[in-house]
Amino acid sequence: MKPEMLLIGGATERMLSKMNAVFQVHMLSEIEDFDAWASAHAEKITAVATNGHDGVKPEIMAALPNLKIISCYGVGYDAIDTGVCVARGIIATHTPGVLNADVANLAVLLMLASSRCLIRDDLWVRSGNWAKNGNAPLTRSIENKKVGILGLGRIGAEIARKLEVFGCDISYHTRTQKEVAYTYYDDLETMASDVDYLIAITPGGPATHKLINREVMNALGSEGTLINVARGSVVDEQELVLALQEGRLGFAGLDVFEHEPNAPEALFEMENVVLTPHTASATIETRQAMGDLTVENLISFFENGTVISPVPECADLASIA
Ligand code: A2R
Repeated sequence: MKPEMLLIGGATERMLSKMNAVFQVHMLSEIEDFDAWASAHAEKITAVATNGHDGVKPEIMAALPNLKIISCYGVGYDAIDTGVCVARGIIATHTPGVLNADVANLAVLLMLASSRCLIRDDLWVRSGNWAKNGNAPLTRSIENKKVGILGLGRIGAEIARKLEVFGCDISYHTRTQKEVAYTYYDDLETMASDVDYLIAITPGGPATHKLINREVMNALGSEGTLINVARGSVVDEQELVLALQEGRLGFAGLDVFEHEPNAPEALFEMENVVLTPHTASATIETRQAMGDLTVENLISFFENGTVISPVPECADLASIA
């Protein structure tokens, strides 16, 4: 008898074929009447696979009395209530590490694209503006600029390392100082006032909710650039739109938004903004590695009771492979 699992959100063909080999997979997207499905199947569901965006809604968690493991396809797990997991002895896992390089690459890409006006200049050529009106206006260099990183964990450290190549002067803000050579700020607003670029790369959730507020954006200033590859919730989005409209903040490169898949329409008209649809880890290579780790956590748990990458809150519950 295969263990039964619920799949929330999509999965790649590769993930599905691995999951189907080991589990009887129920797909939430194919369930029309959840209550009817739950009365027939919920007791048998011991595993859930989900992603960072969908997480597990409280009503779904509550409907699965024998749930033992939630495997999240993504490093951010703020859409999973880990307090409930710990109280119920459910192990949650995620996919840290394997996406560091590509998320860092997108942060650098957004910095370069916003500073070098990539979107404007691409249009300059395509629209015939170049031939009609001559050279595009000058842009700004990222070489030797001051960069403040909010969150210096696995990904933040990778961003810093990559920016060293551009000669950037790197500082960071976290709750605890790290053993690194970069300048530490214990106050985010002070760091924002000292840098040209502020890059957000913390987890989402209550601890980081709207950390980048009006004051921080004002401190970054009319020549400053905000890059967000963390979560939309880390930035006060209404204040961000106002700050850009009023010129109190100069530029923004944004991969994440408060109400995905919707982004504020006011941003669509702005030439000083570069937008991507939460694709920082969305390369074929990285998504394959994330998918493999998501499935390996599930298989390992059912084969020998261990997992590879529990979320920190559940580490005490988990035997680690
Ligand atoms: O504060 P610390 O010392 O725990 O440092 C962590 C920092 N961080 C914060 N910094 C300032 N204020 C906070 N309230 C706060 N909460 C956390 O964020 C640490 O340096 C960093 C998180 O690093 P990791 O746990 O290694 O996460 P990773 O793999 O870098 O991914 C970060 C996030 C994901 O959670 C997704 O939301 C996104 O990147 O893709």
